[in-house]
Amino acid sequence: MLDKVVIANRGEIALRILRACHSLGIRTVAVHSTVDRNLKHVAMADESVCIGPPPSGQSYLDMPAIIAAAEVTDAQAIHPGYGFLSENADFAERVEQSGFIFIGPKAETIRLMGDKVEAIRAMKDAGVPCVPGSGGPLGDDAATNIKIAREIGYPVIVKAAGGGGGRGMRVVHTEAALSNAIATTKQEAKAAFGNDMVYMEKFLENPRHVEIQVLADGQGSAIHLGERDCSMQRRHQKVVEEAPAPGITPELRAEIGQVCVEACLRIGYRGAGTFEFLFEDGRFYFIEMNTRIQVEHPVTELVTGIDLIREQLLIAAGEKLSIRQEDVVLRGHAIECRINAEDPDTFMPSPGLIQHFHAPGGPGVRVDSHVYEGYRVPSNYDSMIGKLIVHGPDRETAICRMRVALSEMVIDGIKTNIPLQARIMRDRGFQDGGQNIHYLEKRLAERREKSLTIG
Ligand code: MV4
Repeated sequence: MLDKVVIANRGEIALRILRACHSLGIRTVAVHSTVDRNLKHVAMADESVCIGPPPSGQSYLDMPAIIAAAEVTDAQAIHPGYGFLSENADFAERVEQSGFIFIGPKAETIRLMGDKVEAIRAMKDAGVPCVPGSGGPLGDDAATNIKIAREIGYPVIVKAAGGGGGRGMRVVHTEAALSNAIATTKQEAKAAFGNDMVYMEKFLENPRHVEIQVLADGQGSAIHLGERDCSMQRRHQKVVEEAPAPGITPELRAEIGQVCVEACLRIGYRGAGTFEFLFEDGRFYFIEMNTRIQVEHPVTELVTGIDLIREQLLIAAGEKLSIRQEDVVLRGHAIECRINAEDPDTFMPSPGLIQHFHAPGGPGVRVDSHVYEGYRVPSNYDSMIGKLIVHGPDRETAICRMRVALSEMVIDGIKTNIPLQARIMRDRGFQDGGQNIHYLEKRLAERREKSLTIG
């Protein structure tokens, strides 16, 4: 087993990783910026190292500083969490070249999935259903691109190969708009990712975002842990996630899950991973693979009873998967509400001092948060300050538990999106389940309209 792990992250996920390490008897090293010395996991870690000033470029993204922290503390492995360096292939490579274990896939796998054109190619070859598209990068010949778009059928979407997560894409409705859209997306991609490669897909108008969680040991075994529905989002930021996804039958789940498992084995995947799909008219279309642990992993943990961070640590330690596919049984329903330090109406960040904090509780209620009374939310990082996750025997019960939990939760001194989450839990469309990726933004736009006409 590993004996000491550097946690190269902050906030709730750093605390989550620390708990998983301590449960396995692994000692922990917290690395933190100067403004983060009061983080809860820093106090709980066996050791801590200040790695730089508040801007993440000079701390949580400083590869030499993090690797040096592993060296001076004589740690064996580095857990990157999510965001920051978690999907940086160069970091994974440098960690391993320095003699440490990167808790995640091989650098080459991260690099493959970071190039969306190559990722789609690899998945298509492995039998994963993809969105009809160019099947490769677009060239400079306008006539050829027009032909590709005609074959796909409008509307199409032009995406940057170096993008992902909603960055660097443009929807095109007509042939007249195509060439400009490609040129503009290329320019933006060049500026944002240093890579102007773009590709084209059929634009799906009303899909849901459904993703499959996998675990693979890189030694010939892989399993899937079912799906999550992450369609409740605003500006590519997920707001509510749930598992299982409403309306996915056990047969459909087993089928797409098995496809993902076979793809993992084919590419030699190692660690926890997520296959992102658009789901429309009963069919799955692969768009991207995430090679990290994700924010919303707890809903999968609650319905499967599997501790995903523990599994990441065991895989990194070189153990074979101890869970077989037939051991994975979904029980009940789980919902996660992200809790952000932001204005619930304008979405403006609201950093500051937390004057009162009360966590909700009761059966099936989990709080993944690092905040406490007297903690100051810094303005330097993203506004998510925790996650409220509930589990129940069925979706209706889970929603009821979430309503009560949200009403119990007190975070005073800063604004939070708890009132927004409470409204979502009482929204008829949400209660119906199975809404598409545009639903929340439409409801928010309607609400703004109303407040303008009346107010
Ligand atoms: C799409 C799409 C429709 N058709 N691709 C946005 C984030 C990135 N991961 C992929 N995205 C999309 N790709 C095709 N062919 C619509 C989106 C999309 C979206 C996807 C998932 C969750 C929220 C979204 C919000 C807007 C657009």
